Amino acid sequence: MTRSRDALVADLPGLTRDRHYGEGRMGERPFLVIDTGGFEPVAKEGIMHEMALQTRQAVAEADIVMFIVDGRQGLTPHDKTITDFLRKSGRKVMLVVNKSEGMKYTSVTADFYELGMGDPYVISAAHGDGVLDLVNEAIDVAVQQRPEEAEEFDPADYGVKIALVGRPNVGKSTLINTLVGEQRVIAFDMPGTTRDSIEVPFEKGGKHYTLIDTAGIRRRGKVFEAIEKFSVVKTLQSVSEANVVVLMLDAQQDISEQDAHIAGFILESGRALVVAVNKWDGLTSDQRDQVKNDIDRKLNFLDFAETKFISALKGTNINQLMKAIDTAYAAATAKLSTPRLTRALQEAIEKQEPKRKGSTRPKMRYAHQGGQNPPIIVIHGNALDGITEPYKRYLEKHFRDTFDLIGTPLRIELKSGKNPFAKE
Ligand SMILES: Nc1nc2c(ncn2[C@@H]2O[C@H](COP(=O)(O)OP(=O)(O)OP(=O)(O)O)[C@@H](O)[C@H]2O)c(=O)[nH]1
Ligand SMILES: [Mg+2]
Repeated sequence: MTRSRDALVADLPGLTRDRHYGEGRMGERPFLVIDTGGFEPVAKEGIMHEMALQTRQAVAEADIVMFIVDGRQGLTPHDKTITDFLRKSGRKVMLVVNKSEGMKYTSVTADFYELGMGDPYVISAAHGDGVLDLVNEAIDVAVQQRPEEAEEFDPADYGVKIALVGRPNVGKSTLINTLVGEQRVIAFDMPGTTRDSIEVPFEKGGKHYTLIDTAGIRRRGKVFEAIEKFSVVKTLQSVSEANVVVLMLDAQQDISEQDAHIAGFILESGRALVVAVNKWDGLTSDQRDQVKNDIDRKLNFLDFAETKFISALKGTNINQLMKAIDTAYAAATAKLSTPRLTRALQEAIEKQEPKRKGSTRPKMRYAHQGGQNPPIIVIHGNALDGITEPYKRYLEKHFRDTFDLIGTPLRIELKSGKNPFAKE
């Protein structure tokens, strides 16, 4: 329906858990479709209960509910339970028989008339058969119910993309829920609760953001791992698509090598970064000091980023966290003009010249900005292959201080022109 591969798909019952919104368009008409987890309306506790709450919320919001049944499996008692729930919901329901490729309409639908939901629609979601008709029909019905023109989606409204990333169970989903003020995603005391990246629009102080909840990851040996192995791909993808990444740590657990690996990955991605140390509630001041020391020691390579100590559960320090995100985004997208960069470069050289390499001294002439998020500073000159790594780091620090670039990695590229006097 969305012509995308946005939602995670695998042959594993119970994979989807949260509400996952996708955008589609039929001709001129945009629509939203909400994917939900397998529904057990009667679940009373545990993760199935949480999933059912998410589905109920989606049904409550929707103009049309598509009740998908499995044409290969045929009618199940479970389908009847769901039918009872949907009937009580008062929503307009379309009964949709899926996995019908290669089957006759009459044979694949026969079972399902018993549900008393009228003529079923027949599709094959994997092959795309019947999907166009289904969406057309749904939109017609929705328009009759709500004739006013749907609001246009404006991509500019999505604002800054913020991915929340960290080990399983550190409180990423809880933070999303606290920020938006509702149980938007499932937060649960069990590592591996979130499985797919979920984008959640968020507005604060007149500014637009898109929060991205991700599946918790850890690293085993050389590869990243999530509890469900396919989830990790979505998390890593979310990091590279974000403007700012919030690395979440759990103050009530040791800062581990896993955290450092995730941090390293974020650093390489070039995204802006804020560190959120969560579960700060309920720690003694001794414990807090110890956590701070631990972070200084194990994550010292993140010293360009701000660290905020928060409680996602209680909402403590959340405003400061959002401020740090704004700062990091501003730094990552700062516009650095060639004159200002070149002046800063000259200052750096005056304070400390690069060393000679052999008989030549690298000669840096000017600098310009080669990109944003992360900022790339391209330095032009001659014999720049003589610039050492420590000197490059010195330059980086000088630019960072001059332009107040907090919360973003910075890349320095060296471009040597041809030296007309060099012997071939
Ligand atoms: N004490 C305390 N507990 C918290 C805090 N934030 C989250 N928790 C608890 O930590 C548990 C895990 O929270 P989630 O938000 O589901 O964690 P997650 O990072 O999304 O986990 P995955 O989806 O498995 O990666 C829940 O029991 C939360 O109530 C906090 O600030 N303080
Ligand atoms: Mg989660």
